[in-house]
Amino acid sequence: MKRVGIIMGSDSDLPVVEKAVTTLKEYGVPCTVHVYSAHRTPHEAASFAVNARKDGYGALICAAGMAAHLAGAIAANTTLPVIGIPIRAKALEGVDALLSTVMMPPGIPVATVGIDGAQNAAILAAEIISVGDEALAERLQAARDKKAASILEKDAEISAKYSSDAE
Ligand code: RP5
Repeated sequence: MKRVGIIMGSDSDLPVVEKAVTTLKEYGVPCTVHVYSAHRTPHEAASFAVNARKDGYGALICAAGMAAHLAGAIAANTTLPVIGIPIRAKALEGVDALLSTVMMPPGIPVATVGIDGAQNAAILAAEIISVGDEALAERLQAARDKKAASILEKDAEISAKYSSDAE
């Protein structure tokens, strides 16, 4: 199976990024985890991206906050799918990172999830890998079915408790 590369701009992003790691583990998708910054270690970030396809990666997840250029800088150096996680920082609550990550110029896409959306980033990466892996596709479907069943259980509970007929 192809693996997923997870890159964060700083180790201060790790508390959010950990959810992506655990989610990929739950689905049995192998990943490697790195700290490379578009601004502070630009050469290492670029080198990772340039080599990623031949190194066996099928998708890359990039998490960064503030002027979050990491996902874009990685996408500039590979045609692998790149998923960006905008990280919430204090001053602008993550809107800075969201706009920096999502507003890519035509030709260099970054699939951007919500602010701090590490779980969705991992699920999207697993879905990309699942294109060539039927067993993984089945695990993804099973997880969705389980979630749907739990919501329908809640519906039954809440509906029974609060609904009433017209008098
Ligand atoms: C970004 O700047 C990082 O991704 C992080 O979210 C933010 C702050 O970095 P630190 O000052 O905590 O290292 O590049």
